[in-house]
Amino acid sequence: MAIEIITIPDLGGADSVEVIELCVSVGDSVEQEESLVVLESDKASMDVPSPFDGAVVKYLVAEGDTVKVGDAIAEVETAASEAIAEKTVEEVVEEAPAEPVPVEAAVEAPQAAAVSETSEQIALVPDIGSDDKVELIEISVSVGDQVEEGDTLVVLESDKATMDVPSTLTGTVKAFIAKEGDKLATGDQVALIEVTSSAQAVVEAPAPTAQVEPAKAADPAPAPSPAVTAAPAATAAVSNDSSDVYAGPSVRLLARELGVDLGQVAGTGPRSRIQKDDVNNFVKTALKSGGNGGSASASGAGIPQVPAVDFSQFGEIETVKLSKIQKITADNMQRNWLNVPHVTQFDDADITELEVFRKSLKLEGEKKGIKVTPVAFIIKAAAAALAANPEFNRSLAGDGENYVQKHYINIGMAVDTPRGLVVPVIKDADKKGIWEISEDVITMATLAREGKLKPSDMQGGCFTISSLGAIGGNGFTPIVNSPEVGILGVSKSQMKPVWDGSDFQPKLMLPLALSYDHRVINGGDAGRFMTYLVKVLSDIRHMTL
Ligand code: CAO
Repeated sequence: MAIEIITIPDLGGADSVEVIELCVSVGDSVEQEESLVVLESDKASMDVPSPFDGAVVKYLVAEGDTVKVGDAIAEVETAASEAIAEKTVEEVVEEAPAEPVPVEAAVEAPQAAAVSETSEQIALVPDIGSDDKVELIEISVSVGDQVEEGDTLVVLESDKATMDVPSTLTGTVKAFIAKEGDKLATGDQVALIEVTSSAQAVVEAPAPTAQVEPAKAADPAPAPSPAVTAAPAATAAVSNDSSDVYAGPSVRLLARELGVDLGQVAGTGPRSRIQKDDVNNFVKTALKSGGNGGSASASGAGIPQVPAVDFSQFGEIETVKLSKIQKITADNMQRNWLNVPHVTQFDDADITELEVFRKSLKLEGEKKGIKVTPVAFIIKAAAAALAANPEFNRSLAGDGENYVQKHYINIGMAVDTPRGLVVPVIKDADKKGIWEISEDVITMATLAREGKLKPSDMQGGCFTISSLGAIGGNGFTPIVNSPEVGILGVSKSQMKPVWDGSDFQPKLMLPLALSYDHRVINGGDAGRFMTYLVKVLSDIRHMTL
């Protein structure tokens, strides 16, 4: 008794065909010439008969699989196998039924790494240091390929590690007995190799070699062999060094052929393993963007792209074109987020008195046709804080050697419009009073919402205010509008009990978040700026000083 591997015979020119039927149940006996599987190409269907009497031990394909010449179909146990095992593949082919298509190979494959008397040998899973089965996640060469000793045949993966199974033989891969997704243990059959020269008589592969991966898992669970490294953590790690990424040999080969740095590619496979499709998609994106990053919203400016998801599989969707402003905003946000080392500092300003004063202006404002909101006071206070803390009124010079100190104070104001976010600039805010600033706020916000701002209305800002006060929230971390170096996020004011030394007093507190470019601004500078700003807002008489 022995196990024979039945492979896909010559398909008469068809490259690959679909398995449409498994004809015998596992465990059932099969007679010579009885069909094992039925294959179907786009032109015809064909039966693959068993070349001998026996019993089906295991199917190595499933209905719906696409197979090609040489792929292993089934393991069949046969009493007659001893005789067959002594034959070469060619002899078996010659003796197989003429029509339908003959089965190509049936070679004895004893578990103990047997060598047939022909030149075909079976590569087995080497000692993986545990009794557990591990998954075959990648077949690294194709049937018909020449392999040399040391070339990786397949890649196995356990919960903790991946391992390449190298060939100990030099020859031609005639068939893969195992397929992707199979769970294999030490000694299981991997591939049938027609040996042209062999360094050793025994076909068992050596201990697997380690798959180089980006990071050792936190859990140092025993690896299958000392040479095997731990699998990466679940999140994708992106490395600039291609030798330090989680990818199989065939993916590495493809990347080498295409000149792709695997360190730049995000893996979408299990535990972020890089797949061939990831490499191909990376190249497609690079080509679309001219190879230099292109639109940040599309390419990620050189960082790995978030994999595309077909959301329609989860429910009804519609795809809506981004407005021009939304695209520009996406690019700017990503540029600033990637370029600027951000720090955000928080504080609350007591604006109880400011609000009393602001409300007292209501009647006069109605007469003037100007509504004064807290934003006008915040712009004025920010202008005063910039004057007192000129570090915030700088920009890094493009040469990286200098900074530019500005001696004018223009404050940008983020405006939420149906077409997207725009930032008109209130010029010379330090020189204007609350009425004038309020008028500017209304004019700019109206022009912005009507899409009538001129480019010059949005240029020359020194510092930006992003107010979500009318909308709500306790706080948020705004992104610096580079080359400016600071931005103030304003949230909704709330009455809060504030301790005055002997009692809690109800105070209207305004939450502020100051994000700054830490290349230009130190924490101390930011602390002073924020303290000054809070002081001015808490006591607006300081604005006049
Ligand atoms: N706390 C509590 N209430 C506030 C407030 C605050 N911090 N700021 C404004 N309000 C109130 C005002 O008192 C006013 O209420 P009343 O009408 O009762 O007096 C109302 O909110 C006015 O809101 P507004 O939005 O019309 O006017 P504004 O001057 O406060 O703001 C503007 C103008 C253009 C800044 C604002 O309309 C806007 O577009 N904000 C969104 C900015 C944005 O999108 N930032 C995010 C950018 S990053 O993604």
